Amino acid sequence: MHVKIDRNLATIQARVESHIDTLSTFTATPGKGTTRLTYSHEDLQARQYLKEKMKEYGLQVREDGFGNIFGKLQGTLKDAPSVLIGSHFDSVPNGGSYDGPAGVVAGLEVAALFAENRLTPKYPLEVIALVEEEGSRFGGGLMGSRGIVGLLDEEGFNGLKDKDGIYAVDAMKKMGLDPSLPKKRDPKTMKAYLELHIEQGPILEEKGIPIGVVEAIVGLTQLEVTVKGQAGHAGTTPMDRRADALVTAAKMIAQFPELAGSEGEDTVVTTGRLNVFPNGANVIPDKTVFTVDIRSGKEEHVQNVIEKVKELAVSYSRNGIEISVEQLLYIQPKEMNKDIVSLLKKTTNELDIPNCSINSGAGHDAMVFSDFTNVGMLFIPSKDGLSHCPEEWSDSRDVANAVQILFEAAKKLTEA
Ligand code: HGY
Ligand code: MN
Ligand code: MN
Ligand code: MN
Repeated sequence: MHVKIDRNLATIQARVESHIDTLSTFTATPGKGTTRLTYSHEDLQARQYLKEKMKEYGLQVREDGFGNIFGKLQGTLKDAPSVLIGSHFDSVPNGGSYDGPAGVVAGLEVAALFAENRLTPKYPLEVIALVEEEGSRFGGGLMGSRGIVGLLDEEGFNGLKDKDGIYAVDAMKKMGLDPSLPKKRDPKTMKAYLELHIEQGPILEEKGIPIGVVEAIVGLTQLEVTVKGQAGHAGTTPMDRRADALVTAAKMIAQFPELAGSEGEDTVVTTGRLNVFPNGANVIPDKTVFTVDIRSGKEEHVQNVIEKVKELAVSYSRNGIEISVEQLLYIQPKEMNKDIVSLLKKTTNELDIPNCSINSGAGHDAMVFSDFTNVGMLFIPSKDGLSHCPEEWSDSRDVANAVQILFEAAKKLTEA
C-alpha cells in the first residue's frame, strides 16, 4: 500500500520531524541525549520503527548478518545494481538525535517521494540503516559499512566484544537478529551510495548556507593504549615505589595537544575514553586503557601522530610500567566521487538552494563505501556547530531541502 505523500516541503518537513522525534525517544538516557548502542533494547525499538516505515513506503525489507537494515524498491532492470541512500542509526553515549538518523530519515523520505509519484526506477533504490558506525559498543567504528564491503570479515566480527565481554554475535542473537545471514555484499550490487549527514561543525551555520556538498573526508584512525603497572595501597606505598598506570596514562595524554599542533592545524587528537582498573579510590591503578582518535586531511600527519604515540609508549615503558598500542581502525582520507559531487551541486542549484563545497572533519560510512562504489554526501548546518552531545540540533527544513535534492539525484541515478 503506497502512502499518499504530498511532495511539498512543509509536508516532508513535518514527516522528518516526526521520524526524528520518534527515533530520539529510543534512548537509554532519556533527558540526557540519545544513547542507542548497537544490539541494545533501544536499537531494537529504532529498528522496528525503521522497518515499519520502510514497509509502509512500499519497500522490501531485509537485514544482513550484521543487522544492517535495507529497504529495497525493485527496479525494472533484472539484477541491476542499487542506488543506496542512508546512514547509521546508532549513537555515541549521550549524543544527539540527528547524527545518523537525519540521513536514514532522508533516505526514507526519498523512498516516500518515489511511492507518491508512483516512480518505478530502472535501477533499484535501497534505503539503508547501518549499525555501529560510532563504535560506541564494540570499538573502532564504521562496523556495519566495513562489514558490507568485507573490510571486517567473519572472523573479525566474531571476535568483537563489548567492555562487559559480551560478543557482538551473542548480542545479535539475544535481540532476535541472525548473524548467519549474508554479510559481505558484492560491490557490483551497488551503483551509488548517497548520505545526508549533519555537518557537526560551525561552517555552514556561520556562512548562512543550508546545504554543503562534501568533497572529501579526513582520514580517521583510532588507537587503543593499554598501560600496565602495579596495584598497591594508596596509603602505604611510597611515591617513589609506584608503577601507577593512571599517572603514566595522564602524562602521555597531556602531551597530545602539543603533538597534534606540531602536525598542522587540521590535525586533531582526542582521548575520549579512559578506563581505570581496579578503579578504587584507595588503590593505585594497575591498568588503564584509553583511546586515541587521530584525524587529519593529510595522510602523513596521521602516520606521524601514530609514530609519536608509539614512541611515547616506548619511552614510558620502564620501572614496572608496560605499555601496548593497538590500532582499532584505520581509514585514509577519502575523496567523494567527482560525478556524484557535480550531480549533487547541479541538482541543488536547479532547486535554487544556496550551497557550498565542504570537507568533513568527521568520519562517515560514506568513506568506507567510497572505495567500492560511487559516493556522495550532503551536509546540513548544525546549531552552534555542536554534535555528539544532547544539544545537537538541526532544522528539519534543512533535512527536507536535502530530501528534495537526494530525490532528484536518485531519480537520475536510478533512471526513474
Ligand atoms: O567520529 C566520527 O567522526 C563519527 O561521528 N563516527
Ligand atoms: Mn554520524
Ligand atoms: Mn557521530
Ligand atoms: Mn559518521
